[in-house]
Amino acid sequence: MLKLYHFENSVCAQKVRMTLFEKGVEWESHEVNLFANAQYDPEYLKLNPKAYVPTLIHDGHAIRESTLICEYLDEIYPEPPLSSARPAERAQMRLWGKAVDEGLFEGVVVFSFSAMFRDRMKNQTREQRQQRFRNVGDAARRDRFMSTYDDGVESPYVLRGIGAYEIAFKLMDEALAGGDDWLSDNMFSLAEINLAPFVARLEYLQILDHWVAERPLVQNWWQRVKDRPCYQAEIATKLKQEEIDEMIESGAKISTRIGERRQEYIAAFKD
Ligand SMILES: N[C@@H](CCC(=O)N[C@@H](CS)C(=O)NCC(=O)O)C(=O)O
Repeated sequence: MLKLYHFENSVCAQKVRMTLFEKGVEWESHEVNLFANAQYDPEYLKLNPKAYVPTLIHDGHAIRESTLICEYLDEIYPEPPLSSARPAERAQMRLWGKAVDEGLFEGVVVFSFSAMFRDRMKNQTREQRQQRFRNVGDAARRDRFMSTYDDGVESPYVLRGIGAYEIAFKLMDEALAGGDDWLSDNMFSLAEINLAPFVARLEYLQILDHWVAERPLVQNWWQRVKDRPCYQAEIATKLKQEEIDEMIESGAKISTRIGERRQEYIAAFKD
C-alpha cells in the first residue's frame, strides 16, 4: 500500500492528500511532526534528505516534491484524470505548479512565519531555534529564515511573496475571463490542487482579500474549489479549531502591513 509521510497543516502535504482523495486510493499515514523536529530524524532523512514533507513511498521508491508526487499519482492512477489529455493544456497546467514552487510557496512560508511562528520562536533559546531550523545545506532557506526572523513582515522576502501572488492572481483572472470554471482545459485539475492550499492559507490568515476583493472571477473560482469534496476532506475539516484560531488571530496582526506592502509592490512594478 502507498505510504505518505506528511504533516496535517503542511501546505505541500495538503496538495498530495487532495490528489489521493480525488483518486480514491487507500494510503497509510505516517505523521512527521515538524514542530517536534521529526523531519530531522536520521531514518526520515534517508527518505527525504532535504528534511521536508511530504514523501510518498510506492513500490519501494521514495517520491519527493509535492508537485511531482501529484503528477506521479496522476500517472499511476489515471482515473479520474487530473490533467488534460492534450499536451499543450498539460503544459499550461504545469505553469500553475511552477508558480507555486517558484514563488507562492516562499510567500506562504514568510507570511505564516511573520504572522505565527516568529513570536513563538522569539521566546525560544538560541539552541531551540537552531534545532528547528537546521539548514541541511540549503543556504537560500537559511537566508529566508534569518531575514523573516529578524524583520518579520518588513523582510524583502515578504515583498517577493506579495509580488508572486500579485502575478498569479492577475494571470488567474485572465485565464478565467473567457467564462471557464477551471484553469486548465476547463476541468478540475492539478492546477487547482497545486494552488488550493496556497490560497486557503491566505484566507485563514485573513489576507486573501488584498488580492481578490476586486477579482470576482477569482472569488467564484475559489468558491468552486472550496466546494470540492477533496478540499473539504483534506483541508477544511482536517484543521483543528485552535490552528484556525491561531491563523486568524495572528494574520490580523500582519494584514494591514501586507496590504500596504502590496501597494508598494504595485507602485514599484507597474508597467
Ligand atoms: N518543494 C517542496 C517543499 C517541501 C516543504 O518545504 N515542506 C515544508 C512543509 S509545507 C516542510 O517540510 N518544512 C520543514 C521545516 O519547516 O523544517 C515540496 O513541494 O514538496
